[in-house]
Amino acid sequence: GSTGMLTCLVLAVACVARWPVYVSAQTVDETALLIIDVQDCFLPNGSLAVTDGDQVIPVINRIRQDFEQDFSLVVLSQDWHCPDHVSFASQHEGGTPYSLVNLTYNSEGRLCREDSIVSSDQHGVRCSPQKSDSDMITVTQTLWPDHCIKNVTSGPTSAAFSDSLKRKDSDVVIRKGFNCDIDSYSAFYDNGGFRQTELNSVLKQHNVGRVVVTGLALDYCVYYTSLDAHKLGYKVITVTDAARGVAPDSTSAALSDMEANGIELVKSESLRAAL
Ligand code: VGL
Ligand code: ZN
Repeated sequence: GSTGMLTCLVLAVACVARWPVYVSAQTVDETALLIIDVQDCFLPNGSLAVTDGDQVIPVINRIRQDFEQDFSLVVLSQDWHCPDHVSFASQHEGGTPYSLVNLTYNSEGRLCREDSIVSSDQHGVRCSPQKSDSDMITVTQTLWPDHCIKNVTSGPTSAAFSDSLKRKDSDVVIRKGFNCDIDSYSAFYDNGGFRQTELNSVLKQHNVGRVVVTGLALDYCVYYTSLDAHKLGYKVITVTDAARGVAPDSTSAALSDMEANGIELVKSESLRAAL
């Protein structure tokens, strides 16, 4: 009857009115620890060994222990490549590790394969030929030794997390670089900005507003993850002694650029004061 109708209307108005109040009352001030790519492939004896990469492990373990109360979430990213990933020098005719190639993608993120690429296109759909040149996006790709191959758990290309890294069942693992045709330095997006991982939504679900970034490599995945976190609106603290870079020049460039972008760089001994 009309009483029921009125009740419904009142409730609906109440819900609509209360909802924004409820949402804005939710906190977004949780802090997450991000541990980037602390995997065998980047550690001594790994195929893409970062100099002194293993020295980050005790620092990260200590941060976990000392700041357990401060982190409501711990996320580990994992570089997770196909055996014939496009970033591997082995997949490019005459390609040598650490040289650069240009890769072209159409607006949907499909790789437009060039003759220089040896690997067959069994994984990818060919770039649509109807797409006009203006839709194309060119990504400069550094060629790497084969590394971090998915499901490989021993040997130089192992994608496994280091046994020395302290982990918990509650840790969230975010895999990246699993698309065979595009690389992904950031743990948020691939290098063309075409697709996101689950990282941003996981952080949002946990009301995270601040991230502490650690791991490997400081000049690639730590750098791009820190920048993207900052662009997505997180407060970013990158712990410099909990990270190491592939090369000195790109590492100093990455540090300057992070600082210029408002990312806080701290040593682990000063992390308490920064939190
Ligand atoms: C990384 C190069 C290639 C990293 C991953 O984790 O920094 N670097 N793949
Ligand atoms: Zn990689």
